[in-house]
Amino acid sequence: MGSVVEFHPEDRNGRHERVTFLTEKDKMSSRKRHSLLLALLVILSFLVLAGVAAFLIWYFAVRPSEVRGNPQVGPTKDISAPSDQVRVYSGQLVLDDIEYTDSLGSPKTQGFRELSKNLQDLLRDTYSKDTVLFKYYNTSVITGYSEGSVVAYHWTRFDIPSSNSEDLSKFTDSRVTGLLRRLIRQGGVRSGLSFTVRSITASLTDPRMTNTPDSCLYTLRATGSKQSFTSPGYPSPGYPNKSRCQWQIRASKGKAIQLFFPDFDVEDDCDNDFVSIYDSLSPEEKHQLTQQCGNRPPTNNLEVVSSGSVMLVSFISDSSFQHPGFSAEYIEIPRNTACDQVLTDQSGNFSSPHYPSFYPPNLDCNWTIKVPENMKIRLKFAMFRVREPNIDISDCGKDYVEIMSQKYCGERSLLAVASTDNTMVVKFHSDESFTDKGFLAVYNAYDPQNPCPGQFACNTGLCVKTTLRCDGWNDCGDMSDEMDCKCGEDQFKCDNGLCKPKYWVCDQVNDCGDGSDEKSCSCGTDQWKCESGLCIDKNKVCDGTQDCTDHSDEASCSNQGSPTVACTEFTYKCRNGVCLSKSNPECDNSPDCADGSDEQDCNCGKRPYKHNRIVGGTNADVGEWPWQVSLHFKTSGHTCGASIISERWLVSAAHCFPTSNSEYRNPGSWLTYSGLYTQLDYSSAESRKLKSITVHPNYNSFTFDNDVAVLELSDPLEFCSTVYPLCLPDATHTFPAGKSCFVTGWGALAESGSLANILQKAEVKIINDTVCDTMMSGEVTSRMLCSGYLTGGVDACQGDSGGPLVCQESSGRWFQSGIVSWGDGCARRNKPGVYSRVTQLRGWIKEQTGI
Ligand SMILES: *[C@@H]1O[C@H](CO)[C@@H](O)[C@H](O)[C@H]1NC(C)=O
Ligand SMILES: *[C@@H]1O[C@H](CO)[C@@H](O)[C@H](O)[C@H]1NC(C)=O
Ligand SMILES: *[C@@H]1O[C@H](CO)[C@@H](O)[C@H](O)[C@H]1NC(C)=O
Ligand SMILES: *[C@@H]1O[C@H](CO)[C@@H](O)[C@H](O)[C@H]1NC(C)=O
Ligand SMILES: *[C@@H]1O[C@H](CO)[C@@H](O)[C@H](O)[C@H]1NC(C)=O
Ligand SMILES: [Ca+2]
Repeated sequence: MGSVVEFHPEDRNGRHERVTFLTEKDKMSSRKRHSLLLALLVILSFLVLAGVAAFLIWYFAVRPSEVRGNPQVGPTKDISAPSDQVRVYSGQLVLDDIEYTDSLGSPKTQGFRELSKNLQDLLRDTYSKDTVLFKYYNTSVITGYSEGSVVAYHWTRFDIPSSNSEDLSKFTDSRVTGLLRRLIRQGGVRSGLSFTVRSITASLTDPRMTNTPDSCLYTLRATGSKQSFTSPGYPSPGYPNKSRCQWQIRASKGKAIQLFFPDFDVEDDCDNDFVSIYDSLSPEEKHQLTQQCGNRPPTNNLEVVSSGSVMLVSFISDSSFQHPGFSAEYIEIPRNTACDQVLTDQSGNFSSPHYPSFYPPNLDCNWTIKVPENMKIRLKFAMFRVREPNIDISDCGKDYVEIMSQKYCGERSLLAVASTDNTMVVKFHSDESFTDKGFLAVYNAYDPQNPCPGQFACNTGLCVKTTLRCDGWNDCGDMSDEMDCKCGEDQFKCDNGLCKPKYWVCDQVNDCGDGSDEKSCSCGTDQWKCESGLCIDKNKVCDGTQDCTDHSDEASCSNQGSPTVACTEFTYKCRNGVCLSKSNPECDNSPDCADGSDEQDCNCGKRPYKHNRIVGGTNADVGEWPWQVSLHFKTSGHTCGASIISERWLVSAAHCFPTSNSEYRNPGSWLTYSGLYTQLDYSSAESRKLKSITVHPNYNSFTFDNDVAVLELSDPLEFCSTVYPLCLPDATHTFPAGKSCFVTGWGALAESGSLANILQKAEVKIINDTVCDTMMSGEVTSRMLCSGYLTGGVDACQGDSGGPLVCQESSGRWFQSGIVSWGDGCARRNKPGVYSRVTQLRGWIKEQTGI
């Protein structure tokens, strides 16, 4: 393998992996939604009869509501009576003059109850000193204790009726902590008690986290052997509506806890259902390790480590879309204290503690690399993810890696650093909240006189193959391989001197960086550019008439008088015969046809597993492309790819079934594997025989025109996390030039020519038809579509024959835009790959399969 180069996620046209914790913005928008709901329900409640009110109260009781008038507060969702707002403060009390006894670890004991009663009264007394707040006081609860110094974990709840909502703004963190500090100033003693309070903390907390020792709050004791627990109802029938459960885990003094989730399947929207894990026994955001939701593939299990001997797991669900939930295993491990290391080998690697588990919070590590005097060091991160919510990655104010006075954080896919002499110190800091997967760093010593024998030396210290120099891709990470180049024949010379593959010209993406590759194809200043490239008068945009052949001038117009237009071959036609001006309206999660037909048959194109974008490289992840099929011919093994369009039908290329040998068109010669990950293990794949093979009647084996076939399976597939259909686009669907898509397959690896065992993926971009036809010497018909590699350094060929080219639409669904057909997809990165254009063949596929 050559150097696998990934892009910084920000580089990819600004698309980001979905961050799995709530950002402040997410929270706000969810509050906005909830406030709408609230408003609606308030109006309703005036209209309905008393009997119905009971239903509403139930409904309010389970729907989180918004927090008005205090936008800076943390996660606050309401579980209270209809019109009330709730404020909950949780935190820790550190106690002196008291010994920890085992009874404090168990809420059912007399000792636990007595001390808790005293502390709850103490909190109540303290809050009573503020008459404004105390007016709304509901209750104070102690949820548990931990040892060392005895720490009690508490929360207090206030209910503010909507008639007093102006008082909500009086609930500020400083007012509450100021009040509680009074308790300490008074010596922390209360008459008749045998302990003193040394310190107290409290912060605003999600009201859904208010468990009491008898409301789904479990107390677990970690030991040196693995123990487990699961979410309620796991795995079947799945977790109940509005679950609110917590698990307190304690380990021995001086130890830490490792928590591993063998299975994790929670609704894919963290606003609704989620698991939060804390490095504390109270759900305070400042000790939160992570918040997660979604269905995680087995290749990306969640594992977190505490900094001390306690951990809290909180599970919250709403009232829709229940999933299996999770199973978790916990074990006591030695605490990470000394992670400093001196490395003197000439090459090696090191990683953040517990990698690839999440690193623990509250940790500092130093790695000192020392190589012989006359050598220097280059360090490359094979993985780098030190991400926290709401952190400015330019100043790295929380967790970071520091090398030669430069701090790094966030998510980086190409990070390499070279030393100035023979030593390098790498520091790692994690603060008290939010941890992540961390990093894996690989280093080696090199001779500064001859840094890259036989290869090109980047300024970053990396070595890249000489063939990657001047190929239009940033393989070094700092562009040093693309400087001072003489452009090749199939390259375009940008005004700034860079050379780019010619097929990136006029694709509406600024590949040069200075716009020069898009300059000669842009429209005049009074003109507007259709997605097809045509220029029209600006005033013809959104005028109700289609002027672009692809109707892009009438798509996405706001305040459209009428979303329907006269039907043409470029307009989407609803089942009732009405045509829409919107482009690509099918399965975009918004009903556009009056008869709803655009959103019917949309169980397609979504990956059941949630995938992490940074799982880069060219190996696919398990379940990443659940519609990919491997076609095996007789005893020859993998021969072609195909895609799943329904339980019974696959789409592939006609040229996989040549007439040269009648056996190729015999369904009995083939076996299909769906849900296959590696060609070395068929055990978890669904294998099906073929019932029929139908090749397009106008397939031309010389020009590869109409290169499509549909295959009927003898038995239906069972859809699951790794077997799922993609969406077929409507004939009018547009995939504009410049759009980034993926091609997948077990096709030959460029270097060896042998097949890949693990499914490969490559990110490609759709190429301008005119540009492609020119590059391919006029052999591209209207039933073909071209794409070229987006990233450099890719070692896999562009999929394999019959396999799908898929593009993700903004709805999150994947649509098949092409079928791998022909072209020099291998090795020569400046040549495009050619695909059958699915939109042009859509009618025929529908005729044959009914899909
Ligand atoms: C606290 O809230 C609960 C539930 O809303 C209610 O039943 C109870 O009466 C309240 N207690 C006080 C002291 O306000
Ligand atoms: C959960 O709530 C949904 C609607 O909110 C309802 O359809 C479903 O029956 C509920 N499930 C259970 C187990 O109560
Ligand atoms: C890290 O080093 C170990 C030996 O110390 C080696 O087995 C392993 O392959 C290395 N990993 C990487 C990613 O280089
Ligand atoms: C790491 O090294 C720096 C000096 O380079 C030192 O100040 C610091 O204390 C070290 N940290 C640890 C945890 O050893
Ligand atoms: C495709 O390229 C041609 C010529 O290079 C240009 O005129 C046309 O506008 C481009 N099409 C698009 C969609 O940009
Ligand atoms: Ca952190």
